[in-house]
Amino acid sequence: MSQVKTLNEFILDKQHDFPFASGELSRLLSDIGVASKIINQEINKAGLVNILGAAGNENIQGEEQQLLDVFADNKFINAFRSGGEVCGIASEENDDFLPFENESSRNGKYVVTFDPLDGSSNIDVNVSVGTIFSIYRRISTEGPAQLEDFLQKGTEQVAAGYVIYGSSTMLVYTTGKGVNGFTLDPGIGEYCLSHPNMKAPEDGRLYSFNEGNYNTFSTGLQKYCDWVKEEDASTGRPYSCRYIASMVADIHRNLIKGGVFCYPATAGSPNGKLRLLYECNPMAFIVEQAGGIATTGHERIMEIQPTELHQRVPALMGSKNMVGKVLEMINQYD
Ligand code: AHM
Ligand code: MG
Repeated sequence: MSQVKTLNEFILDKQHDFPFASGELSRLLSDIGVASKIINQEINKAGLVNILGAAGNENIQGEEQQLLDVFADNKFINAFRSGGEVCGIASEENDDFLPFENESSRNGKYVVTFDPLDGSSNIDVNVSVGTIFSIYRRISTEGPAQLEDFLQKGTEQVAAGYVIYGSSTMLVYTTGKGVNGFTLDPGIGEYCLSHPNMKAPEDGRLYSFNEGNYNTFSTGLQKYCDWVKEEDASTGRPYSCRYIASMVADIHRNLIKGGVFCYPATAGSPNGKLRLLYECNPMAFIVEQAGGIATTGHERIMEIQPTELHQRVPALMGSKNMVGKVLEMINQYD
């Protein structure tokens, strides 16, 4: 039988590569693993217990919050607040960032930005959802986190990752040295290394766009959507459309099979729908570390200087050559 490596063993091994590291990042990553297991259990029970349905509040984006969003948000906040490594967080579900005042955390080295439950409209219909997170080293020197700690470019991420609550639950993360994926073994309650050194295929045949918005896409994107449907043996077209409306699941699948994901600017959302700090930067870090490309269509996502916490940007990411083809169309027609 092959040797199983758990997430914690893997994190510890990696820490040994840096003998002078304090172990705080390792502890933080492992806290995220624990919180995600609690959320996973709750999601699995979603159809059974009276936790389904809207919480009756709207978040700052004007979207209805689901009870599980709130549950997941609280679990992560509590894990970060009590861990001692983090001096504050910003989450998609909260209007403002949350500085930690408690003695054990106020001087923590890191801040975390996260989307506790992305794609949560899928919960009611038993379709995959995800958690997305980014970790940054604080800029302020001491005390609870300040706004400047969160408004950092994606290139400053120390680590990022996602959890996908799907037909199995996986945690995938990077610290800038490649991407590794761990599958939760429900029998032993541990994440086990299942996808070491994940690499996105350079080509693929899957495109993930919400084509219902076709009429409001730019000409370049419309041309791409037309191009993928043409018959051509040399490029394997027509391509297949795969769109779950759960960014984590769409990008995770494309990373494994090869594909391109896009949430562009539309008439209704002139900057796109997805948030730079909670969704685009962390997923961009993963995609780039797996060998793919992550861009707005005009600039590299991770080089954008954020100006506000809930900033949205258009997102185009995935297999290198497929993103390259979309960019070619954008450059030619837009
Ligand atoms: P959420 O953060 O409110 O859950 O929304 C984000 C999700 C993404 O996971 C997904 O890519 C996108 O919304 C789908 O949006 P649409 O239904 O407009 O295609
Ligand atoms: Mg989201």
